[in-house]
Amino acid sequence: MSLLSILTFPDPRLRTKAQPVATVDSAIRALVDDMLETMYEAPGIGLAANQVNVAKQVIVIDVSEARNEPQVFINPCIEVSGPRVETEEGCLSVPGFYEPVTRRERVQVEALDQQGKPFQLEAEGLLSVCIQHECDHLQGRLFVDHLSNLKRTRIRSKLSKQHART
Ligand code: QAP
Ligand code: CO
Repeated sequence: MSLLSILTFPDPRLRTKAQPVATVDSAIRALVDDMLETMYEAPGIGLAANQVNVAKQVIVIDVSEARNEPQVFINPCIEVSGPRVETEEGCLSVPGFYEPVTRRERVQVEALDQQGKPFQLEAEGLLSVCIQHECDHLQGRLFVDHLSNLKRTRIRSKLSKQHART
């Protein structure tokens, strides 16, 4: 297991679209383990492979209080439904910024687990928001894309300046 470094907005590599995983082999399982370790260490509740510069459709999530319920989604397909709900979102690739984002309340997911076995899941609440946020990453989209141009520009300039200093 090893910690991976997380790309920070506005790194253009965060805009790369992730490709489907052809086979869930030992290399993919090792990637999942590294992503889980990286997410727990951060600490975060969700991480997409694009954020660690791997353009593959792999997501890890843990929204449990005790941080002991890892969920893995490989090649996820989602369908959203229900009313629109607003949640304060953050992102490991946009450190220090939290803003309300409007999404749909429910999500139905089809994906492969860490063993390559297909499964389905229906979610609402924080898990639903997190799945939608992470699936955005796989498409090269970030939560800041849901904000006003003014807010996004301010966040970009603050993070660019921080990056120039470090
Ligand atoms: C996505 O985000 C998410 O700014 C996961 O300084 C977040 O794990 C979905 C984090 C909220 C729904 C609601 C952010 C850690 C972690 C920061 C995260 C930071 C340190 C973000
Ligand atoms: Co994120």
